[in-house]
Amino acid sequence: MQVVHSPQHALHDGGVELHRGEMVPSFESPERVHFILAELERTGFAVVPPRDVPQDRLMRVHEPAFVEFLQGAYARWTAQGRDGSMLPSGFPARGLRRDRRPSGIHGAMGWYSFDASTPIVAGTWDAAFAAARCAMTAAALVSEGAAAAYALCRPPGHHAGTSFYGGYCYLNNAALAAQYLRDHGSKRVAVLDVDYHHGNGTQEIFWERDDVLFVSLHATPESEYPYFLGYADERGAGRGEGCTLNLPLPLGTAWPEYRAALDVALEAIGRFAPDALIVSLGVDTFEADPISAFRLQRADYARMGACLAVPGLPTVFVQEGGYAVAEIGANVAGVLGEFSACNTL
Ligand code: Q9C
Ligand code: ZN
Repeated sequence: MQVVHSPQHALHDGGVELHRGEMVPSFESPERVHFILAELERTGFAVVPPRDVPQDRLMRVHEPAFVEFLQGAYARWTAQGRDGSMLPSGFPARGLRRDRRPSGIHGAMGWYSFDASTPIVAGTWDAAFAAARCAMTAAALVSEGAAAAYALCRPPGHHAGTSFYGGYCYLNNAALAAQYLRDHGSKRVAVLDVDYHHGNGTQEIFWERDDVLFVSLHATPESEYPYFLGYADERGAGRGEGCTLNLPLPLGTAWPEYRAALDVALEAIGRFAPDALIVSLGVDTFEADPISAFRLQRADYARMGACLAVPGLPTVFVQEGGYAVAEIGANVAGVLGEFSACNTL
């Protein structure tokens, strides 16, 4: 399995976030990629750069005005004499208007984002676009016949939607990979999201579609981010009704219960009969993750990799979360290594 990686991820650095009432350095750090890449290289994976994918491919999933906002936001900030991290401080909640997009940068930021954990810094756009190209390159490799590919995306993507960013995510890498496969011969694609957090952006993007199944295992939104989406009664709408499946799990979930939910997810994917699989691979389900509360252990990631090989589908892995940096490489390599060992394609 090839690893698609761009050093441009490191341009997104130096951000801060609002965490439990305090401003702290971003948990989503460049070090994460350093540790993943080191472990994948050590265990023999080949690393390739992303291809030059034209920017207009982003509009297969995102709204043009949103992409334009992300690309130009930091220049508007510095034009006001500011530097450092851009974070919003007001959002269009109930009782406020969302039909008006404020022309000023502060209001626009609040309109396009949904939390104060997702800073824009000078290199954010270049890094986010590079991550999107990594995901679409991995999808291209699979559409051209590879059994599987891994996109080492940073920043991650699954919280970003058609026209919103948040949760450390700006462009939805997994959705762009799924759409790439749809545009290059796949009739039906399943997205399985195993990040600790609900993939609200991916769900929103495919909510009314019957050609992409979205299945997510995550900590219950009753107590975990993103709080306002990811319940079991969300099943899609219109043509997409029945093409969203949420499997929220309690805090403290360990492998036996996780595995049972994964089996339910894999059965749903089997019934959907896709011709390709995207895995939104967050390893923030790890017991030592600093912002999460599941209890998966290192050896469980190899077990997860074995389970993910069961459908026997061409598979694009897209990196999402995982913040226990010292162990993140071993956990990702555990999934990919055992998947490759078990895969019969
Ligand atoms: N400051 C992903 O794993 N913050 N995003 C929660 C801690 C947002 C996680 C509170 C967590 C987003 C891709
Ligand atoms: Zn996460």
